[in-house]
Amino acid sequence: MNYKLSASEIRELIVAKLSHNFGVTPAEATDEHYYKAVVLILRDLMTEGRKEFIDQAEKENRKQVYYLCMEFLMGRSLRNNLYNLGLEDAVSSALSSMGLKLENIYNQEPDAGLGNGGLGRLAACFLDGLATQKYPAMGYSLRYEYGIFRQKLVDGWQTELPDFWLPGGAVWLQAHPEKAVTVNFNGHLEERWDGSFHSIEVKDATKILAVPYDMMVSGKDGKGISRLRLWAAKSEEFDMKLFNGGDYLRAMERNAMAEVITKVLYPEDNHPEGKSLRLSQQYFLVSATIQDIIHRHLRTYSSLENLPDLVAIHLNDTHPVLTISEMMRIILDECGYGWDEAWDIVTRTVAYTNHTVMAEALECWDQELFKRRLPRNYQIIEEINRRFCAQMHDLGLDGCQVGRMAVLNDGIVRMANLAVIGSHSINGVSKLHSEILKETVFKDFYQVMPDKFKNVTNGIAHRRWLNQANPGLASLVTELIGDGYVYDAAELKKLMAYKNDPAVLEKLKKIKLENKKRLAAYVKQQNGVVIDPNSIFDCQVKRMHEYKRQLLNGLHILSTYQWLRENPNADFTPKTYFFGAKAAPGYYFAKEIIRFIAELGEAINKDPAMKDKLKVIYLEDYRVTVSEILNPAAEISQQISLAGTEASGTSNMKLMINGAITLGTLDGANVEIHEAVGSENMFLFGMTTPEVNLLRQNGYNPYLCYNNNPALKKAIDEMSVSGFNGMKFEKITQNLLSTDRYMVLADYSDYAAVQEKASQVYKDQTAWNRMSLVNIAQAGRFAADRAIREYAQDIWGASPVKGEITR
Ligand code: 26W
Repeated sequence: MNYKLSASEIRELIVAKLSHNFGVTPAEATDEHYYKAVVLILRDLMTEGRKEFIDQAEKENRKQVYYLCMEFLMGRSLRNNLYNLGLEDAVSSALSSMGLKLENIYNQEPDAGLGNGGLGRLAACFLDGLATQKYPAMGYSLRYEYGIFRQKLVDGWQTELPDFWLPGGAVWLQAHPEKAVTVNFNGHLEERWDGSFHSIEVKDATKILAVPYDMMVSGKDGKGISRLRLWAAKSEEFDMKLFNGGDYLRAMERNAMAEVITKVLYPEDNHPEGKSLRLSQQYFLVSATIQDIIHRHLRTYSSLENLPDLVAIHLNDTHPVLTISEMMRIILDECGYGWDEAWDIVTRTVAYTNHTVMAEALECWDQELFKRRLPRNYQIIEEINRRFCAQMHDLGLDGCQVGRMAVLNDGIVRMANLAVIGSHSINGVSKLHSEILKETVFKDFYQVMPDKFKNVTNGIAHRRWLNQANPGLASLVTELIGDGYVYDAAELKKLMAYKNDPAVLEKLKKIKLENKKRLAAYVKQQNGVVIDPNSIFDCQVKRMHEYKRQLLNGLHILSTYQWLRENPNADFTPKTYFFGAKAAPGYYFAKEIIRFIAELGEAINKDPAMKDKLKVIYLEDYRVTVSEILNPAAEISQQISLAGTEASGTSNMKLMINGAITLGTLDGANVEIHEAVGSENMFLFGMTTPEVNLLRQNGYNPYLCYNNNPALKKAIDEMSVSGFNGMKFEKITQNLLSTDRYMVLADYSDYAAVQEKASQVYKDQTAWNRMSLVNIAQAGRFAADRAIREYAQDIWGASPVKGEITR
């Protein structure tokens, strides 16, 4: 079977699936049945496709890429796979011949929200880039029963509801109980000498079964297919003795304790969460994955010597860094290699990407907890640490520096240091971020091992974020420059030829307007607020965090509101502000910011004087599927983090490729967006990273900014003294006026000025649309395909499958 199926063939397959899998006739079937039937058909096709692809990869001796990440924010898969396999039209007509609309079937699918934000979505985009370019690859993660919480605002306060995605999502997953492996926790070590042979065994360990569930991810045309393997925890054995002895509760409790490991995704993002369950999750992912990879390799080669030539293991942030000690454990204890040989294999196979400079997000574990939970890994880390520190002393480093670089220090295990020591490559996710890593977080290491440090700027799956999410724009682009850009996003540059073509700019504007109307309809339905599609759509969508400075945006909206109340007849370009953001449930201050923005919206949206001027929309439960509606409609992309804090950002890329203009600081990948489009096609403001550092050194006093800017002062006073919408936000204003860690007030005046400039430019629609076109044309470099090629060449040493794949 290949992918070239006609509508009538698909119709037959659907009828068969409905009958065999669900026991219903087409007349009895619900939309949900139809959705699942279509998914099952795709699953069959992709499983076969994957097999052919991997057989060919093995024939060609291609290196396998394994991407380990605690998060994969997949969103929906149905449209993506139909698009890639070229089956959208055929399935659509098959369904319509049965009286159904494909769009309604799409809406049956829940988002697979197995991630928090940028890190997880990047992993998902990378599976697409790997598959399309035919790199044989697997993603590894956990099959959380509950994904990222569903966000509900109750009187402006974020509350969290469970996201039980499996009833609709599990149909994508193929269980492989026959490939389950055991993961050991706790226990104690027993050392044995057998002549000169030394061995170590862990006794009385708690054994938990890891069962793999596989999801196929097609690349464009379906020739390359990635596999995402998600591990679910199961109790290894049911304790019949306890149960038969009448102790049902304890028997059940043991089961539940084991399965709790993959119950929920931790909703923390850049936030310290030292819970033992999180350590267990990380080890569970790592141990199951490394066993899986090593068994697969040994089945073919019965030796690990060539592992670094045929396998690349990628650690996405510090979360899966236990890979290094776990791989050592397996190679030493189970495969019988010596230390030096094992260490050589590990360090030549493993590479690490850092995704954040926030010190509090660099994973650390309490040594006692670690030792108890993972005794053998702890012992191995002690040895890694001992050897490394000795080596550094030999190089002549002083004790303080070695102490800073050590894995074990002050009663904690530092995963970031272990990552650097045990990997052959360390990279940041934008040029600026990679430089900051060398100058700050990993400065000591950079001095000793400069060659390990690299950069790969992030990228997005442009086929999902442009072609699928914005079909109107995609067809205009194809009409103008052909469809080469679908495979090679750099070709978008050809659009530059139309920069001054009034007819093209006019078409661009029409498409944007249609997309804005679609978003307005969504907002009407979700928020019950009517918005003007002709107002500027100004968007800030990302996790809620102080460093991302949603507060800067909010303060300025409040100030604008005050000004409009006092100047009711002033000339003003109508504006609609959109926020989409979840806060970590335990991050109180972030929730307070949400409440502030939500109340601001309440007050403004109901004020008749603001009717045709200003609206503030808080998009509840922002997720991949909502993002796909928002991006095509956006006109301003707010990327306003304090310079030096955002590692890269990826919403900036998604918004850019949809023609939004970046209003931002020189932070993360904004720096490269600026390089790509120039100052004239962006609204740049704020301090640069060196300016931020200097201000911090000289002593920053936010109170001076407050006193020097009357409009800012007035906004802060309304928040704290008089209050609006019956509420005060003193915690926020106190914070801003005392510490203001992310220097919101320092950048405020410049921000207000650039916002004003954007509104002025908007009046000249031709100029605006030209800027928008340049942004689309220059967005190609931010494709995941490009990022993957760089990883393959500079880090993994991997090459794509070349031979013919028949489908
Ligand atoms: C302590 C728990 C924790 C720590 C860090 C949870 C999650 C993290 C992530 C690394 C945070 C994250 O998602 N970082 C984002 O990664 C994106 C992809 O590289 C970047 O574009 C964002 O700038 C970065 O914030």
